[in-house]
Amino acid sequence: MIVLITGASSGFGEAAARKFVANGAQVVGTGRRGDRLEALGKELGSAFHPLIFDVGNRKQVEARLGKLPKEVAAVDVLVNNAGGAIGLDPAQSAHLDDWDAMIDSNVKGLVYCTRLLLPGMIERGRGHIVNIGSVAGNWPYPGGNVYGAAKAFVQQFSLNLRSDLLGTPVRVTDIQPGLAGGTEFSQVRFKGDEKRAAAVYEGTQPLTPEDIAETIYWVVNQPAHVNVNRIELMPVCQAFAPLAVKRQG
Ligand code: NDP
Ligand code: 8X3
Repeated sequence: MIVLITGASSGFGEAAARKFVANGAQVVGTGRRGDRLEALGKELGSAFHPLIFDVGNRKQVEARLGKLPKEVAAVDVLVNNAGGAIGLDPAQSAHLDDWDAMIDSNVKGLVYCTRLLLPGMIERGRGHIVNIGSVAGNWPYPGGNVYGAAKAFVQQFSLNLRSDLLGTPVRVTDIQPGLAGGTEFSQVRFKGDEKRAAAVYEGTQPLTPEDIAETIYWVVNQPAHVNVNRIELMPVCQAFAPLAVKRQG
């Protein structure tokens, strides 16, 4: 099995790369940070193939995915994982650069990779697109504005892909994790503010990258006639807030 995982230089993607390689797959792991991918390659050996590009840069995506090394060109599973949140500011004061970056990675990157790898999957008669969405796409929260909207896009795009792919054997799954630690998600969201990032997980037992890797591995290894459309998972310590009401006075 050949698995291409975007965002394998950290967090969920890195854990998923370990999981698939440990179970005999060839993994193409992508990211912008070549040094991180190289280190992972040293650990995982020849079954891991690093590929450096920015998923939000269409020219780079086309160049890299259009010319995959022959031994890993027939991708069976695409895990669209690269992405994340940048900032937690309310919409009225958020930075447009942050919004651009979130749309570029979570939305544009995901559609570019999908569009480029789908025809080969259809031609070969097998394939699975696993998109990493988020609870943020289902449940609004203050400051979630564009990040949540981007993940809502991921959900609807995943469902619409299923419509287009009806009649082909290609499967599509949207995995929607809640609070998950052990990744760089909050360091990135808070732009390197380690204290603020750490506070997000204080006193909690969040999901782990390995939990998400297990989930990805499980959906991919269901019998070929089974399509898991979407999975939303949270740590037990997380649930839903009441609807907000602004009272006078
Ligand atoms: P990390 O920050 O640890 O990992 C993000 C990965 O995405 C890195 O490998 C990073 O690589 C890559 N990436 C980000 N932007 C780009 C880009 N423009 N081009 C190429 N690669 C990029 O976070 P997580 O592992 O937590 O997040 C993985 C996914 O899971 C994201 O889509 C995130 O939104 C989602 N998610 C995370 C949750 C959490 O609580 N942690 C919960 C729900 C969903 P590099 O920097 O090297 O480019
Ligand atoms: C990451 C989970 O709740 O921080 O997608 O948005 S959350």
